[in-house]
Amino acid sequence: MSVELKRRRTGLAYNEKLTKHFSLWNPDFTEIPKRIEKPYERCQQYQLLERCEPVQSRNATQEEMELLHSKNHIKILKSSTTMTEEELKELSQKSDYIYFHNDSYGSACLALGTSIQLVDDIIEQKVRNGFAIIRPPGHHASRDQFNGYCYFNNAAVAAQNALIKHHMKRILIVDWDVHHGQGTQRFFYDDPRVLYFSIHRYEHGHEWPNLRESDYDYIGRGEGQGYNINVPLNVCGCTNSDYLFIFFNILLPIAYQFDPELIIVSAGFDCALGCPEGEMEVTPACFAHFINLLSPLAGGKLALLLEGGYNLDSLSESVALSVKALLGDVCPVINPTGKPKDSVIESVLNVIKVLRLKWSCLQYQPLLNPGQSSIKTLLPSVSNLNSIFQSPNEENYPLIQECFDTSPDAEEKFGENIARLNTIIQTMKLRKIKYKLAIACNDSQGGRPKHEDIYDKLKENDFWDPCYMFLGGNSCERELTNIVDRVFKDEAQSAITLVSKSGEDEESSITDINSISIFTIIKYCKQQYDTNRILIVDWTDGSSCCKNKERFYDKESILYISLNWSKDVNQGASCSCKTVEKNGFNINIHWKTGDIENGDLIAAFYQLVLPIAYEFSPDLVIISASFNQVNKKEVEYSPSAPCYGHVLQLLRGLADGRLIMAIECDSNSEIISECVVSFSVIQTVR
Ligand code: X5A
Ligand code: ZN
Repeated sequence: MSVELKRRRTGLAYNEKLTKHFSLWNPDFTEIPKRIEKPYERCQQYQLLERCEPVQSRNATQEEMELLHSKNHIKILKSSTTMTEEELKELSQKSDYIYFHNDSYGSACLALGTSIQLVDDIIEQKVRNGFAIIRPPGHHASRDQFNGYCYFNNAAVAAQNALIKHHMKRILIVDWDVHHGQGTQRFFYDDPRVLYFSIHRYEHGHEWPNLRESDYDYIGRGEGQGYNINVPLNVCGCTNSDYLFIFFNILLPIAYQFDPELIIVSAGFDCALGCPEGEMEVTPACFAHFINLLSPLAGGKLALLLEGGYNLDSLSESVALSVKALLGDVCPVINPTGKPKDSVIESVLNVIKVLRLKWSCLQYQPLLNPGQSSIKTLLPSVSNLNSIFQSPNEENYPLIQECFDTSPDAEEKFGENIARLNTIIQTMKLRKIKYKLAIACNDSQGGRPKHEDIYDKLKENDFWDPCYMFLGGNSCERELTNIVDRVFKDEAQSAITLVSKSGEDEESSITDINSISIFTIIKYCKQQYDTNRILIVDWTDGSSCCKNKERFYDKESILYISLNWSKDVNQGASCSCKTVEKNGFNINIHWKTGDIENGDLIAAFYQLVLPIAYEFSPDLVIISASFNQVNKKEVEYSPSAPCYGHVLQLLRGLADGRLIMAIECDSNSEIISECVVSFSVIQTVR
């Protein structure tokens, strides 16, 4: 598990010339120039342009186009540059949902070159991550087919270029456009170097592009088997809860096991609330969460390429919030998640069923033998396997194709969604914060690791600017209340305090100083800031769960999750804390010292901590941490410091980023520093 220890900016690509291509004869065609103008404008309104590094937009070279497209395909597109309107109309009817315009080639070429440039800049570490606001989109285009508003496959060619030119070995393509990127799937179907992951509206084949190959059982072929993952959505109206459920149960486990060197997102926002083509209900803020969850992977090398998205308001808001997330801004709060739809659970179980042999991270559920029990309801059966790609058999398509459902039912639902979207956009509260991380500093107290060690490490890596160091005050309590103030007064997104063991306290019968600190923080938050729900994640060692149980047990406003080490796992089992108690507001996971690796810690997060935390939806997250297990000679395995950086980053999606970490002082300051610099929120430049 690695992290990129250098601060870099977020790249943003845009070029007005990309607006030249449009449908000459169908004013209702949804793929229009405003689709990039409006999101760019929204980024401007959020003052994101000045914070991003402009990425050079450029035309793709012939050689680049030929990486994945046939010479003939390129020739046809090029020839449309000089066609008459009649000729354009005729050519358009040869492809499904495609129009040609004299500027189609120019725009497609520029969109492709710009995508390649952004991905190149990320790989060459000129920028950390980035967004290309481009059109026409790409993921439906295959070697020889124009399809579904797409001409060249921007994401696929950029990935192929990364394989060839940069010798990348593992690239993850996440395609959250509401349509299946069959073009991308086909290019890498046999290739284990590119893992294609798509979530798309399928409706058992009734949604465009109506392909058998978009179902969950198309998992790749030969060497590439297991490296193509389709999550078909068989109902409309899928929400944040459904999408996050898919992230937690399939995408994140596999992404962590695959360990990509680069992530390309086919970022379509037609799954967003209010898009008439998708009829899904992902809210704009949720895309920031998707990005936050992916951002610790691949050393932060994350390239978003715009695909679909046909409601200009939800598209613009979603793009702007995505760019903010790439910049390391906190994720806007989303509603507490709930139970995913039965149909989505079924799809997820189907995906797990066909992939669990390949991906051991999916093997956390026991599999019963057929006939043994209700196995059929647990894992739905594979429908007829069909390994042949089905291509459209039409020869000609009507000149004017309807882009979306205009039935009265769809219209009504659409109206409701628009109303909800408008409320969301108008009432969105965005935390504007000067510093990313506050670090309390009060060296007058004895027994604490030297803050200087941490500052040095931060400075060494050029991470000092986004941090904010302050004098905590002359008592332990003062320091804690002070740090709460920094976070709630929006001076810093998150904060770290080093907790002294020698601090004198009234409740001296309790040796666990960290829980006393947490108690102080909680009391002050309730008193001063009226916090309703607090999540505590405790990974200090020893069985502090028993002590904390008494403190937090009865309070439903406090969700306490401990991931505690015990020297002897039996001690854990016999300690008075059962695994889950008091309506689930107290969750204890006992781990045996030396038995846990990075993968285990991460798995505990996506399987347990994150889903529960997103449902609980806290106003504040407190992390009680010690790093005594890391790099200890007697301990055979333990999560690494960067791994703790990852889980911190995952938690940062909660509570508007209000994260307070209290670190036990007897931890090695070297390791504390390493964890802090691994916290990727500080790794992008503001
Ligand atoms: C890129 C994209 C959608 C085509 C839909 C045709 N294409 N009904 O979203
Ligand atoms: Zn789409």
